[in-house]
Amino acid sequence: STNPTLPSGWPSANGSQAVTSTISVSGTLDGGLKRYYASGAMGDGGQSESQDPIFELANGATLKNVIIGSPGADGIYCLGSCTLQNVWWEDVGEDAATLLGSSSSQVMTIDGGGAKSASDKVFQHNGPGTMVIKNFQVDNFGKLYRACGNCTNSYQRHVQMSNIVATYPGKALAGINTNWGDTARFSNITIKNDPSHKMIVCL
Ligand code: ADA
Ligand code: CA
Ligand code: CA
Ligand code: CA
Repeated sequence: STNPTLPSGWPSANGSQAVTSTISVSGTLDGGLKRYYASGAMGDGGQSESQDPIFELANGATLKNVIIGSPGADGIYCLGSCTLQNVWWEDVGEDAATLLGSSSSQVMTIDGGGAKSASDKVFQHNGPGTMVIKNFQVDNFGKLYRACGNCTNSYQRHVQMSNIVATYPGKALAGINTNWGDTARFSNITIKNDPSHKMIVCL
């Protein structure tokens, strides 16, 4: 069964665009459900940490109605507060999106959309602040969220997940550093295809 609180499933793409250098977004970019994928020297979507993001969002930016295709390179960066609305990753690259920035009050909101085939992390939280993930589906992944475990700072990081459908295989919904004061809150989480209860909610 599917969670009735989630919007409908995977969209079909409205055309495709090869991206050869990072697209900077300030204000709002509505992709109209176009598929964007990395090309050239951006990165192959494997686990190398030296890949470029396909989109980089300025503080206050919104990216919506976008499909990130394969290769996904290093996904999407947010340099401060930002919103990703109805963004879909067909084959997560090194990771899907990263919150950078330096303000403890910044909030990255992921509302709607989904991600598939993440060898390791989906959402990576390196700066301080809060990541809100809601109305989201994830399928075949390592961790849906990871608060950076080895960044040179020791920021407090917070995550709030609600209305999530996570389909096994998947290792964990969240990995946090309680020694740095990180917190994770969960509501209305549905885990599918995991009869042996192997998926961990928070580690
Ligand atoms: C790994 C790495 C971190 C950071 C992160 C990322 O987790 O250990 O230092 O680089 O990837 O931002 O992708
Ligand atoms: Ca990484
Ligand atoms: Ca992948
Ligand atoms: Ca990364």
